[in-house]
Amino acid sequence: MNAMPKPRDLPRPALAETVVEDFIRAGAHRFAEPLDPNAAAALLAAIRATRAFDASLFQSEAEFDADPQYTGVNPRPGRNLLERFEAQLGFVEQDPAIVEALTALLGADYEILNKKVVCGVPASEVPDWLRQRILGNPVNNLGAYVRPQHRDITYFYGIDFHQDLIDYKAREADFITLYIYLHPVTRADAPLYLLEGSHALGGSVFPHDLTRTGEDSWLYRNGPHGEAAVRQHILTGGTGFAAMWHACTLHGTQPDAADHERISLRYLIAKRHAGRTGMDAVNETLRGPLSLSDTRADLAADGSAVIKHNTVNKA
Ligand SMILES: O=C(O)CCC(=O)C(=O)O
Repeated sequence: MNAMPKPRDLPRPALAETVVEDFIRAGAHRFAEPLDPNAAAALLAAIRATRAFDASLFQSEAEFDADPQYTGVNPRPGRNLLERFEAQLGFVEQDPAIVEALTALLGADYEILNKKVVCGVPASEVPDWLRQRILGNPVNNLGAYVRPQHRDITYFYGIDFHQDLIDYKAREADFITLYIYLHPVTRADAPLYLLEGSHALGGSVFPHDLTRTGEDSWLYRNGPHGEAAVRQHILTGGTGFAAMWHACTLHGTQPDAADHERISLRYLIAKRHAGRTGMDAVNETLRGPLSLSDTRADLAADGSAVIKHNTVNKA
């Protein structure tokens, strides 16, 4: 009689299979191994050398009020710090596990739509006048308030649960977000809060209908598309930690409570291939729309916030 195989003798499923299964079940995949921590630390040092991540990032209240600009304040081609560090991004873009996962989901000819540095600004460095103004806002992207020369990075003071589809009106959810920590991120460093399984209800207009049901659990409703009990997972991790999620997966951050900034890399990567890929298998399981003609209901015409409500800060 053959002996039962011991657990360590069982073949492990290929990463490609695991990633697609994780996306179907949870709408996200966390990589088991960090990306090269030395390369991540070297890139972090180079980013930190470009500016002081302190109150000097910001305009004064009078400067801001003289000409408030709420839109066009994120990195864009020609004003994106990562363009300077292209040669240092191989530890992400050529990492074998990242390439295998992206190929499984999006096909071998996937396309990087966008990549940038994201900074969680610590509470201690946000000027008082600004903290008062943005208190309770669901989306605290601080790009409007930073000096124009610093808008080659995206700065957050927390952002409520949202889908990355929010920035892509009328586009199908054919892309993923890849997020990498360049230094250890603890509960105090504005880690990502991910609602596993929330992608299953498809696209949904921001802000989202979420009711807390327990320490780590929420009831999420998407109008006529139904409801789902979803689990909150807080992404803490070391240098080089990497995770990816579906464009409909709800996630957010609380304000950075540490006394230093949190610096990460954020990629949006899309399917280009016309044939069937893992993402098609994932999207076939969704119970709601794959695209939205309107993605948010929290802004006035000039881009300022009209809704003062935040769910992730109560998580
Ligand atoms: O880094 C953060 O604080 C938030 C990032 C995020 O949720 C996003 O860019 O979609």
